[in-house]
Amino acid sequence: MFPKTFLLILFLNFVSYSYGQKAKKFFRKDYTYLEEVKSFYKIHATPRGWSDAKQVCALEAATFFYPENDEEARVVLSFWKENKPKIKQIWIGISDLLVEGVFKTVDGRPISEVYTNWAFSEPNDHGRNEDCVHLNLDNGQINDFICGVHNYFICKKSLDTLEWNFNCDMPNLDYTLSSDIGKCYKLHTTPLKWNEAYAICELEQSSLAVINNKRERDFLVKLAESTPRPRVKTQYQRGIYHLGFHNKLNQGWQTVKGTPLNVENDAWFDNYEPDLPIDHDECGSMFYTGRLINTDCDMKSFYICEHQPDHVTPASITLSDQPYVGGGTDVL
Ligand code: MFU
Ligand code: CA
Ligand code: CA
Repeated sequence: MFPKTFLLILFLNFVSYSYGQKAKKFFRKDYTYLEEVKSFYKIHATPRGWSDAKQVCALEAATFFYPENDEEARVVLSFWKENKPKIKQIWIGISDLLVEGVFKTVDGRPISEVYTNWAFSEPNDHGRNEDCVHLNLDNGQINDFICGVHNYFICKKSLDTLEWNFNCDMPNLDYTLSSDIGKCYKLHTTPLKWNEAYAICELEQSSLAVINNKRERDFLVKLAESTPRPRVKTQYQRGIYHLGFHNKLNQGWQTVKGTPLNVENDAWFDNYEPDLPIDHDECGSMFYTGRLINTDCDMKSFYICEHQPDHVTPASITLSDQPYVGGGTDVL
């Protein structure tokens, strides 16, 4: 009996929080809510290939925009013209990448269910090389085109599908709050170069995690332990996680927040290995034991993003915190 009641309370909590968030009509600072179509939109003014555009929207906890119908096409086209009047076309989230000739939305719906305002004699798979759909912003017509071409695009979140990670005060549900530390974390298991990881965290309204004290280090070690580390001889799989510090500017080691990191004196960085060729290893990572290491910026590795929830006062740095004085024994 008790567990059921408990689950029900949890469920009601979740529903009411989601409901509360919907009433607020807030998704992310960088999205604009359009009441006519009850959805949030963001114009991406960095041109990208179609697949990258799709990934960017997913990381923003949104979807790659395509018009649901004529009404939405009209509203979004005029929103675009108010903001970026000079751009003539954008990618939309429709392609026949999976099966030639069968156009589907990024969420798997047939194009016939949504918006089919093809330009005259389109789609034509010109040069047998056109699998992605762009929208002509002047006339609202669509055309299949070469996926690799870089175009602007829009990401969308409908109010209907708005969910809320109330612990972390963000829409991304895969971030976990450490109430002890007062920050939310996500460990990414698609290995990336440090720069790429940095950019991905940014899209998730986060940044590469920074260890300020022993508690944070212990938490990240536990987080690393909870993810599989296959025994294959590539570096990332041997338990290296990119974190938010670097010496990329050759101004000494610093955190991504711009605070300095004193290699000699800072207790929590005392395991830094000075013998590694510093010119090429200017990115900061953590070994799975919690030891901080410098790594080759081009090495693909797991990485950890952190997000500071707005409503949580950072509890992480208190006087009782012991400085981190060592990372244990490492066996590579
Ligand atoms: C049309 C379009 C193609 C491309 C080409 C230049 O094909 O269908 O997508 O824009 O013109 C003849
Ligand atoms: Ca095609
Ligand atoms: Ca075409």
